[in-house]
Amino acid sequence: MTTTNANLFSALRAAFPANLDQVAIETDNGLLYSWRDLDRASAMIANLLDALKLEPGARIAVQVEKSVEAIALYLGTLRAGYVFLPLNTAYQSAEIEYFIGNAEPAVVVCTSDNAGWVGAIAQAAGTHHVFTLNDDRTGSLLDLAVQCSDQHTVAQMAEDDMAAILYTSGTTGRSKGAMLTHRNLLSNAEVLKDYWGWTEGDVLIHALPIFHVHGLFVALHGALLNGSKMLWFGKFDPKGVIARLPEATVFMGVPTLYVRMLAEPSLTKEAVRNMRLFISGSAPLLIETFNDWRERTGHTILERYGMSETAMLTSNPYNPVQGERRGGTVGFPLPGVQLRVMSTEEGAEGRECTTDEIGAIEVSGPNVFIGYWRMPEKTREEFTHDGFFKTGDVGMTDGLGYVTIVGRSKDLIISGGYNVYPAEIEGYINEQPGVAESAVVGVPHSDFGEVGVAIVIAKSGATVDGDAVLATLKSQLANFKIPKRCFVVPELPRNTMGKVQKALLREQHKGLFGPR
Ligand code: MLC
Ligand code: AMP
Repeated sequence: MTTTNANLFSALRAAFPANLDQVAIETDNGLLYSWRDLDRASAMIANLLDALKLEPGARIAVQVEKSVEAIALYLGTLRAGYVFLPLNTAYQSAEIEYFIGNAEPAVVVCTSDNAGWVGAIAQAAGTHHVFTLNDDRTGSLLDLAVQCSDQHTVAQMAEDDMAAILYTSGTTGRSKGAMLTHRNLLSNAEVLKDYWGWTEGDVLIHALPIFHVHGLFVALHGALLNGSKMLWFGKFDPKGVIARLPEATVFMGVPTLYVRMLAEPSLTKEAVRNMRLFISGSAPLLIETFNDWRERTGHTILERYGMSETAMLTSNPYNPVQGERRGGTVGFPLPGVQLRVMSTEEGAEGRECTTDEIGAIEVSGPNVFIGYWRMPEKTREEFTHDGFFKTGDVGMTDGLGYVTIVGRSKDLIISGGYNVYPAEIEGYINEQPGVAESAVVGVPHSDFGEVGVAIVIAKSGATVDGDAVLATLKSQLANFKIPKRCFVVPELPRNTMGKVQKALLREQHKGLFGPR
């Protein structure tokens, strides 16, 4: 009897080119990795994990700098059938302590620089195996992996087995781990391969971090599932990326990346002559950026929309037969995704909005996650009775079916493509001595799209210094979460119910960082 293996790695591996000696990844520091290298390295790491005799479903938590070896670790984890848990390198000790405490990973992989404090947190949480991995091909993980066989039989997985956990912050309380299955990830990758017309000879410029959906799944799976070469940037560098555009056909970025490339005179029609597709997502792409890009390069950016919990949900069309790419919209629901906009009017809950009517976006499909790790209550709250996931995004669908995101019901700031939850930042500010209360709001920013600004009230008789508040936050939280300014004021504007009027604060501070 033959059984098919739903392991995502099997599908990715099956797409490797027949000639495994071809270059799969070329890095910005001149290293070449073949498809055989990826196969062997992932096999060795999978064998190392197997030798640890971990429980089924064991989590492998990884906080390392971007490198091809980190990708081999991701592939090795899938291959061995464990659950990959990527963590942003900007996270500080309080954040890591929470993630490790909550996920209880069997293995933690971190950089040698952080091994002291991350190792201590891991040990305190009962993790038995802590390895190091650096972006210069050193670390105990590789030292041990090279002693393992480079042959490995891919672990047999079922479609609904977990492949990854991605932590997403919440509007209240702590972060939640979104559990994504092999089917969630593979179904989405297959749909995108087809929808975006991935074709033989495509070359992807990979310039995004690899600890979130965009860089780890959308970009990486896209290239791997198409057997496509990647030009690999450890860190986004606009000049460097533009210099490599002539060798590439596909680029993916958050809007900030497009804004920064537009600031470079070297971005010309000549530089993009071989490009097939520019894709933007993770944050709203301003219509100005969309238009400027078209004017400068002759290319129309394709904007798409997704989330950690769902991978990709909608996309502007690639194929002109399906329609034009419309700036300001996120396109159509992807094949297999059901998307509906529900009324938020009081008394009209449960009614689907009409064309052009604004409401709450709900989705279902094979790409939608199976729930939040060890939070059944939260999971229940975020799904409707008929199985749709409440995205927290507010939008509408027009007569042609294009979806537009107009805002968010969740109190969330998206800064340079990273999510920042004001509730988390306010919690930390409120714990500082002399602080009575605070509000963090998002305001427009010409580079990051949106950034946080903190407004703080001091306790009576206390003196609070805004810069000192930010300096303290910097020692506690990931740097991208730190508000760019902090104002100490006598009181916060409130409505008749006593609720802080964040819209008013946003309006007051909207001009701080120049026009968008
Ligand atoms: C860096 N800084 C930021 C920031 N990134 N501030 C606000 N928002 C950000 N996103 C600050 C740092 O705190 C630091 O400040 C200073 O900028 C320089 O830091 P850096 O690390 O040198 O920044 P840089 O390399 O320029 O990074 C900018 C960036 C990066 C845009 C390249 O933020 C980035 O890669 N963003 C992409 C995020 C992403 O992949 N999102 C996808 C999520 S998935 P100081 O004061 O400390 O010096 C998702 C789902 C979906 O949303 O649909 O895709
Ligand atoms: P994350 O939790 O990091 O996965 O972020 C998901 C959120 O990013 C979504 O809920 C949206 O609010 C936002 N997002 C992603 N893509 C877009 C887009 N193209 N336009 C506007 N918002 C987007």
